[in-house]
Amino acid sequence: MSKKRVAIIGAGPSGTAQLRAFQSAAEKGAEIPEIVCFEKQDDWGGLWNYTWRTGLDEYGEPVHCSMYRYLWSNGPKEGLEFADYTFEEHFGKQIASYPPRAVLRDYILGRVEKAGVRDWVRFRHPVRWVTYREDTGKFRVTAEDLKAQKVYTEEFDHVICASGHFSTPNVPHFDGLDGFNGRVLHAHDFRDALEFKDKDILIIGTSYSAEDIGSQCWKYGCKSVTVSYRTAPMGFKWPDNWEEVPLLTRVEGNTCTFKDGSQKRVDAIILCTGYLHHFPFMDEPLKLRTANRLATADLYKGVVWNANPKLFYLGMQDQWFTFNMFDAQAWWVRDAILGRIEIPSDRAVLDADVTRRVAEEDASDDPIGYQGDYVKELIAETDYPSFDVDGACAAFYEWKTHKKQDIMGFRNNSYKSVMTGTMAPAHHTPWVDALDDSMEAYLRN
Ligand code: FAD
Ligand code: NA7
Repeated sequence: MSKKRVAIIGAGPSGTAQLRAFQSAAEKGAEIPEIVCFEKQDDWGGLWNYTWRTGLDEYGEPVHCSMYRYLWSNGPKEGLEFADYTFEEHFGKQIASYPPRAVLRDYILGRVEKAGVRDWVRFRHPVRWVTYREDTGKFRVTAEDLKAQKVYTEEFDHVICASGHFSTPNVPHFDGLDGFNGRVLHAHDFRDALEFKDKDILIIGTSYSAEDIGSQCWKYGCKSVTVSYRTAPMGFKWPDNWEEVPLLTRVEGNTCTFKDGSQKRVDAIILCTGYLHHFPFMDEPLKLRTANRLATADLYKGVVWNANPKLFYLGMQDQWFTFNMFDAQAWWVRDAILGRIEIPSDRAVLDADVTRRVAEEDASDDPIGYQGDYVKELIAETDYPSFDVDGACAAFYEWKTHKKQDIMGFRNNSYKSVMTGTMAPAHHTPWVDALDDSMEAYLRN
């Protein structure tokens, strides 16, 4: 019998977790399928690869990057550490708790470089179309080799979609934006806070992008930050030149009017209004359509496409847990493909699992604990190294308290690794004063 073939779409943290999951099984003597990972960028790392580019890249492809200069982890690294590859193993020492982007990227890539799986990835090969043929029981994956300018199609027994969901911006319209006399951009296109030095900026949205992009602009010297909320203000103890106002209703020239009638003159508007789950390459019967939430629509165990259980999606949940949750999912999907885990054949059972997860999320007032329980559930079913998930949740709870206490100072705190038991050292410079975000500067003792 010929070997099964598995296609992975994307080599970000989720896709590389899948590569490592298969490699770790092979390392223990298992026979694994042929793995082909299609990646549209020229390197692995997903969102953690920074580029100055916005819009379209040099091949005319939509730029995937939504990250920006000076981005530091927005949660403690103790919540996301890999159980099979610790920060201490990678850096040779314990490091402070909120690493900048380049440091986390180096860590993610270190694990797969050690695993030696780069050959499994076809870089600069965006997937264009995926269909399933009932007659052959196989997927047809059409990809483009951008360098060779060649489009080709291959057959696979399984497809694992790990293309991310924080890359296609959700861009609402507000009356008068087309006549605004300043720059309007979405968070996806934000790159350098220095662009907004000495400017009055308006941010729409109240989630992570709003909080962090506002904080970056404040740190790098903008004149004022006004945050406009749809549902509720963030309510942190903001600096004096920062205010939260109700939803924007109208823009005239540079003047913005809000729902309570108040007005503010601003130089730039940054839409931190979230992202869309967007899979233009998936044939309709295979396409995930879900809100950004912890219990995604139509995925048994959060990963199996109910309408066709040979197809999997990784990392599609809204995220408290990230890297180690992607691992939990990747190890589970690997074992489903290897036949070590049985996926129920009755569609009603798969749908009931999703319905239960959605109801439990709706009833929960503890999203961190809810996602922690999900991670526990998956790792209990595989050989992913068991770790103290409750301890990781505890780091997240502490982080939330630290943010409440001091939103511009929470990154100065340290937490204990649940993998090695070591306490992180305090960083040498408070976050507000640390303007150099290079890896060298961060790792300096
Ligand atoms: P991605 O990182 O998005 O990777 C998906 C990959 O798929 C990319 O490499 C892309 O090029 C590729 N791809 C897409 N379409 C195709 C195609 N058609 N064909 C081939 N390849 C394709 N998480 C944290 O843990 N800590 C943080 O501090 C943090 N900060 C964040 C800040 C921002 C601004 C954003 C947007 C996210 C942040 N995240 C953070 C969350 C982030 O989603 C995860 O850390 C992680 O990058 C998700 O990994 P992924 O592999 O699922 O998706
Ligand atoms: P999120 O977490 O999805 O949040 C989106 C925000 O945008 C949220 O505050 C929404 O307000 C707001 N929103 C969405 N549509 C609108 C409209 N039409 N008008 C006003 N406000 C709107 O996205 P983020 O980019 O912050 O975070 C995504 C990831 O990036 C995250 O993992 C981070 O780590 C980085 P709502 O509360 O629904 O009223």
